[in-house]
Amino acid sequence: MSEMYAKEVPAYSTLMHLVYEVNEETLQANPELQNQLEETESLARISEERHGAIRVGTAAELAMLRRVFAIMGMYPVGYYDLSIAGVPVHATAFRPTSEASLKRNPFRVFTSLLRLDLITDEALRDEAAAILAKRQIFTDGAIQLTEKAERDGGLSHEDATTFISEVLETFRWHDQAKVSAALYRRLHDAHRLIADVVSFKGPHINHLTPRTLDIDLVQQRMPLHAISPKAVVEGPPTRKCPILLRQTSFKALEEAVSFQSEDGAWQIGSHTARFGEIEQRGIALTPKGRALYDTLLNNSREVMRPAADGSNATEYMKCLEEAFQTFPDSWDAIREQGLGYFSYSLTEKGKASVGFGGTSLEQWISEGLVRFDPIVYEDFLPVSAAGIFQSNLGDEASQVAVASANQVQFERDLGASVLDQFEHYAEIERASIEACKGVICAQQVAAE
Ligand code: OOG
Ligand code: NI
Repeated sequence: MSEMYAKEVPAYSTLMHLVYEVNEETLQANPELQNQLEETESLARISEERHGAIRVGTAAELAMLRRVFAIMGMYPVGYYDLSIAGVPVHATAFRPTSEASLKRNPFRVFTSLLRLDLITDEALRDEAAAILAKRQIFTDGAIQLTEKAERDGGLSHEDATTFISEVLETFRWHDQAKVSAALYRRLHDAHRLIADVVSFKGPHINHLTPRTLDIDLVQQRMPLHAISPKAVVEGPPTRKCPILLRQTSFKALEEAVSFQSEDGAWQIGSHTARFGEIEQRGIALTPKGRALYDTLLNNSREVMRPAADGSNATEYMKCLEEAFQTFPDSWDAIREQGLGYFSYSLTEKGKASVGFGGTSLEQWISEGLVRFDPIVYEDFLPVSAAGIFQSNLGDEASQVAVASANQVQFERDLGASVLDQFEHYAEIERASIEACKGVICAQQVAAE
């Protein structure tokens, strides 16, 4: 998919090079970060893609995607309601969930389902639904191999290779629209996103996102490479101890597409959907930490919202930094106040010690037997995602009703419930503590 996207969107290659360059520089200037990453994650893949996104049109498409991703070990985690920001979709992220799989490849796909119920023009809504009901976004091969994998509990190496190339077809760009220029225009006028989902043969991958170790530096350098970044970096401000997720993107490109008129002739037009994005990840927050994050973000947005044209970008970032002054910025404080999730492991001293006295985790930490490292946040943030959507959609008026979250309907359409992200991080933390306890208690028993 990465190769396909780089061929389809050349600006994406430029961004990948820039990210690679900045990551190399950051690691060289920061041996401590390099050591920590070497110990806790694999450095070899640091600059590779961490996520991508697609938008689908029907419950059947979403449910089939769930089955396809499950074969690749990716499961729906989290529910994101974007309707609060006037974007007529709700979403989940398909991703690996076990610690071992995440270490090997944490790639996720942010997957949005269009909410046709939010189109206020009834005739247009019916027309869009009829078009979506007729399309098939999966190849026959992808469907057959999905059924086979479900039946047999997996695929042979050969079938797996075919499966990947068949599934890739679903994510491919199609420059010939399935609708006429006139209908595209009507869909577009209702909401740009509706035109994007309904007009084409499939849900083209709309961005892929590499991980950067210094998002501010990449943001600053984008214009030097003729890439125009969105006005502000989404998420928390720059910090010593990164929390959650920071993201920025370059704006969606205007690309040539063609529409077929009734007499069968093709008519040239354009469509904007695909963009480039980068992310920098920090620690996963507990419900308490997340509540603090949400409050501080809201506080800063009450003072000032980032303007789409970037005119208040500097003031907005300053205001955000001020609001976040009260969020502790040391790993010790974040841990002591129960704001973030950590993974605990034995130090060299801990592994070598036999029969020491302490009985609690806190004692083992203060004796230097156990260390703690932040667990990386693997999910998304609804306000940030809305900011990314909006920077690509512009501020034009749309005919979309303001709605509220509807997780029940989303899960019905998905055919499964989404996993709770907090439970998942808590479990990784708990298992790491149990593993330390197991070894230390065995050492103590052996010493007695
Ligand atoms: C998805 C936008 C959200 C993110 O990283 O938050 C997203 C889309 O535009 O389809 O990718
Ligand atoms: Ni994204």
